[in-house]
Amino acid sequence: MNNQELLGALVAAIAGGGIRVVDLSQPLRPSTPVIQLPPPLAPSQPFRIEEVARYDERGPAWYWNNISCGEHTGTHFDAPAHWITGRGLPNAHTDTIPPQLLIAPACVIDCAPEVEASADFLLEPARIEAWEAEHGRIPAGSWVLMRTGWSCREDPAAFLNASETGPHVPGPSVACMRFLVEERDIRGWGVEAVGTDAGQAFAFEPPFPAHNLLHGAGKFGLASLCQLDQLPPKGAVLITPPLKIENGSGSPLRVLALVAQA
Ligand code: 23J
Ligand code: MN
Repeated sequence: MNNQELLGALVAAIAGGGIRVVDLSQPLRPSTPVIQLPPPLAPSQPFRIEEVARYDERGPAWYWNNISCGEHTGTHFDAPAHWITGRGLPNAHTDTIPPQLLIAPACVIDCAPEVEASADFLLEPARIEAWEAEHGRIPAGSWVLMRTGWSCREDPAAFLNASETGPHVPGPSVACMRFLVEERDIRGWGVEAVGTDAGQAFAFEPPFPAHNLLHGAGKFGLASLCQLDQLPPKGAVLITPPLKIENGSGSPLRVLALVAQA
């Protein structure tokens, strides 16, 4: 098959349902939970939407809205420049990431049973190696997605799950991020929770290892994913273009997964 035939076969399979398109994004609405940082750290704005016109005197034949939000709101993409470790890297902002890096395969590690037992569950390298014993080595350039079932928490307070000891949300350990970045050369790391790091990661060394290590190596993050239960452990392909915000650190986006039907 030549490349043109390959592209035609892909489009035909998508139209025919042999390749299913799964939407891994949450709806974006004013109640969409946003990460809460303790003062004096500056807060990010929630999603806002206000009608400009709706087939009325403000616009007789059209409907449109003004929207605003922080870059890291809802289902969103973290660019390398988001973290200080990625500051100064080339192609590290939303507008300069090479587009061919925004289509990549995904490995899905199901941690939902462990998270059911503990909201503070941390993914460790041994668990990844157990996944690899079953499914094969994580290919370089892959997304690794941590399935937790966390997206089932529709109540924003339960989703953020904060107490006086801080947020209690599952995520990766420091060793996990070192392993994925240094030993597996992943494209990025995605989670169902509000951010790519665990709730208690402010106290890790280094703090926020997903952000610190991923972005320092020019790799990407995805947060607030859903429908990960619709993906196979291996073989799905993600399409993840953030908005082309000039000098942006990230953006809300639609995350689409291509999944081959059996
Ligand atoms: C800023 C500071 C800390 C964190 C985050 C943002 C995120 O999780 C994010 O959305 O990138 S942990
Ligand atoms: Mn983010």
